[in-house]
Amino acid sequence: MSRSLGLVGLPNAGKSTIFNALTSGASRVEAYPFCTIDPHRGVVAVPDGRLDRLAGLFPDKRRVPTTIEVVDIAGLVQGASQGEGLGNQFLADIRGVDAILHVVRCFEDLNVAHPAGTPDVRRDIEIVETELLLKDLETLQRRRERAAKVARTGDRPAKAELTVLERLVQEVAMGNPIRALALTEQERALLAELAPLTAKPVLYVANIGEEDARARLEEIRQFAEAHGAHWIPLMGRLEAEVAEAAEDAEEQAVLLSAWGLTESALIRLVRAAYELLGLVTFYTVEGPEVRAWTVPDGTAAPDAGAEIHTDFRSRFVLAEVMSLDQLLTAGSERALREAGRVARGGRDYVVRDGDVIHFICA
Ligand SMILES: Nc1nc2c(ncn2[C@@H]2O[C@H](COP(=O)(O)OP(=O)(O)OP(=O)(O)O)[C@@H](O)[C@H]2O)c(=O)[nH]1
Ligand SMILES: [Mg+2]
Repeated sequence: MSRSLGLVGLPNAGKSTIFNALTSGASRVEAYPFCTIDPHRGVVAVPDGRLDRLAGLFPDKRRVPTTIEVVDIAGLVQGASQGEGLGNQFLADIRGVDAILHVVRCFEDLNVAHPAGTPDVRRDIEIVETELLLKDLETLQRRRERAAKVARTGDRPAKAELTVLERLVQEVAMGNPIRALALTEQERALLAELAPLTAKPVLYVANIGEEDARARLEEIRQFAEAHGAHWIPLMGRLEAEVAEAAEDAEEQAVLLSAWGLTESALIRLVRAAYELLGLVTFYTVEGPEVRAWTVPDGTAAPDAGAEIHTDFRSRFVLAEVMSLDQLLTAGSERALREAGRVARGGRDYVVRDGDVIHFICA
C-alpha cells in the first residue's frame, strides 16, 4: 500500500505548485488507477537508483517502482477549525494522510496575496498549527464529555479513559502537539481511535522563489531544530516548470542542473519522508517483474510478504535474502548462491533496507 503525504499550509503558500512539481511529467504513474481520479491526489513513482541498477541485471523483466501518494489539501486559514474558509473538508483530507508536508511560504511576490499581509515564517507556521491543535482539542474535549458521563455511573474503564483524556486535553490546550508527547500504552491506544491531526509526523517545506531567502530559511531551521522536526528547502515554482517541460527523469535532471540543483524536489522529498516515517525498501525478482516495496523499519519477513499478497503471512515458510549491493557486485543471483551468500530468514527475520527477497511459501 502506498504511503500518503498531505501538502498543508496557508493559502498561496505554494502547495498546488509543489503538487505539480511532484506529480507532473516523469513522476506520474500512468498505470496507477488513482492517478486520474481526482486532481488533488496523485500517485507517483518513488525514484530509486537501486531499483534501476537491480533491473539492469534482468534486462527482460519489467521494472516496477514503489509508489507514494501526494495529496494537495486546501489552504488553511485562521478559524479553519471552526469552519472558516473551505471549512472542514481539509480535516478529512489531513486525517487520511500518513505525514504532513507543511509548506511555508518563503517567496516574496506582491502579486500573490498573503492572507496575513506579508510572509512571516514563524507566525505563518503557528497559524496553521494552531488550527490543527484547536481541532484536536475539540475532538478530545468531545470524547472527554462522553467519558465523564459514563464515568459518573461508576464505570471503571470510563474513569480510566477520563484520566487519560484530562492529561491530553491539558497538553493540547497548552499548545503541545500530540507528536511531541511521550505517550503511555493506554494513551496510544485511545489516540489510535481518535486519529488526532497533531499526532501526524510533519516535515516543514520551505518554498523559496528566485530571490534571496536566507533569512527566512534560517528562521525555519531554528524553528525546526527547536521542535525536533525535519525541514527541507525547495524552489516549488521552478521545480514545477521543469517537471512539466521535461519529457523524462533524465531531461529533468539536466534542466535542474542548469540551476545548480543536483536532485529533483521529488527525490529529496521522498527521501525526507521515508526518513520521517521510518520506512525501508526491499526488492523482489519474481515472474516478469523486478519490483520495489515499502515497509516500516522493523517489519518481520511474513508481514513484508503480506505487502505482496495477504496470503503470504500465513503461508510463509522462509525468506531467501540477498543484499542488493552483494548481488550487484556478484553480477548474478547464481554467482551469489555459489558463493554461499544467500541467507535464509525465518518468521522472525526482520527485513533490512536493500534486501532482495524470495518468499518461499507453503
Ligand atoms: N513569485 C513566486 N510565486 C510563486 C512561487 N511559488 C508559487 N508561486 C505562485 O503563488 C501562487 C499560489 O501558489 P499555489 O501553488 O496555487 O498556492 P496554494 O498553496 O496551492 O494556495 P491555495 O490552494 O489557495 O491554498 C501561484 O500564482 C504560484 O504561481 C515562487 O517561488 N515565487
Ligand atoms: Mg492550491
